[in-house]
Amino acid sequence: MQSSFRNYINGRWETGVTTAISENPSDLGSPVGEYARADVAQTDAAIRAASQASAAWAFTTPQRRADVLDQVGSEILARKEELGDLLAREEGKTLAESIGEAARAGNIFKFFAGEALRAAGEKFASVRPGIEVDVTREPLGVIGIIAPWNFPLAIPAWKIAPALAYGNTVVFKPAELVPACGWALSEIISRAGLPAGAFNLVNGSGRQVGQAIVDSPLVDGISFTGSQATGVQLLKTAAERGAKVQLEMGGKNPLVVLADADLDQAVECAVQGAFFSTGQRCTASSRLIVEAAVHDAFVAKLRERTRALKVGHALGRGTEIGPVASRSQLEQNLGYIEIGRNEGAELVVGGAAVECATPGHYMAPALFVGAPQHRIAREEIFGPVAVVIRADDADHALALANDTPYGLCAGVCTRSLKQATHFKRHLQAGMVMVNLPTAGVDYHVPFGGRKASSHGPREQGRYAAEFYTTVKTAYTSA
Ligand code: TXE
Repeated sequence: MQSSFRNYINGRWETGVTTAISENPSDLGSPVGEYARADVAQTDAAIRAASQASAAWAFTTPQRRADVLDQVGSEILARKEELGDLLAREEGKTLAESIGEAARAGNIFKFFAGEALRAAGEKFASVRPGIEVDVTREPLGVIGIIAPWNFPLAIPAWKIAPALAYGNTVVFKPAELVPACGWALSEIISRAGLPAGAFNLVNGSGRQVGQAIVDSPLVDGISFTGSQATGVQLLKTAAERGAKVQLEMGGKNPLVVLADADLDQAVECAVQGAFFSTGQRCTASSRLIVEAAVHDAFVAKLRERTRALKVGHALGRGTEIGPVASRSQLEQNLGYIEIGRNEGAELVVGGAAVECATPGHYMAPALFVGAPQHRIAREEIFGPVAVVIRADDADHALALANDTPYGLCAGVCTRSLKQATHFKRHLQAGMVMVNLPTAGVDYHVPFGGRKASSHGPREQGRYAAEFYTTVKTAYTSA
């Protein structure tokens, strides 16, 4: 077990005030490591360091910023197998998914290396004679990054890379479950040529470390991904002091299957979207809304496909579904299985804890047939649990799809161009998929949702500049 996961504050590796063990959800007997937990004083020191480094980093050349980010991206890509192995052990997604996530993180840094060079402004003619108007983007300042555990490399990457690319400094707090991934990413960043204080890592609790970031008047912007309850609370606190906030808070994403869909393709979209990454994705397809004409055939095919999924150790050969990330998340998932049954939904397959060769948080993916008002069809479960809902026709399916407080991603399976176009236009979500799973997105285009799923500007792609920069309008008279 590695015992050197320290925090990185003002260019130095610091031991914490306490330590904690990072578990391996595939094998509770083989923990990943012991890591340092910071307290409020250490977090404040990291924030002060980021604030002091702010001017120096903001005025570096785009070339220097591009070089730093490119180096980080190159190293992540070169070490994607090793980082994937760490991610699989710490978070529990399969090795193939974990290596894919590491590669995604590397590509994100590479993308934003290019964006540092491409940052441009606009020139306007003034309405007054002899005056020129320039509109440029400047860094926001100090960015607090509060990350979740489900994508412990990719989500921090898509927050840290644009923050640094546009000239901000960073205080990064990983989720408590995944300190080793946060540390591994930070260790690579620490050797990439940033000035001391431009990037800081503080592992620790949300209540202490996270709250200190939210409360600090020196933090100009907060980018958060996590639960709705925490996000909304954070927003209120940050709003009081006028900090800029970007929130990604999950979803209850519908996948609509119309009567004319290629049923095998639709089943594959459902399996991937609902169960891969153990269902622990904010874009997971947890509501499968199926037109009556193909409902029973779809359920029969999906039941067999779900039953055949191989649950096991994240590093195991042939594993398709790794363990749930934590005991509390497993308990939450199993609690929802009971809720579904008690409310009268039919559990078609799965839904029980599973024993594997090593002790871990394993569960068989669960498929329900239920009704739109059931809690399992309305609340984010964040596990391998999906519910099929019958729709009378395409219009009914669209209405059901939009009948949710969330609006992150939505999908439709159809062979009709007319229906695909209609659903793309009318699905109330930030991202829409046609004949694709709702989960699984590109790294160079905007990511984010509507309604209760998100708040503030989009993440990723060049749209990320909206959050990580502030606009300056300059008037010049010759
Ligand atoms: O989230 P939290 P948790 C959902 C999912 C899951 C549930 C709970 O339904 O079951 O949330 O997960 C930090 N001030 N999603 O408990 O608590 C915390 O330390 C500042 C959806 O992990 O919201 C962590 O770094 N920060 C999701 C981060 O917030 C605070 C991804 C998220 O933790 C804080 C993850 C505070 N007061 C969970 N309290 C998605 N949208 O993809 C906690 N934190």
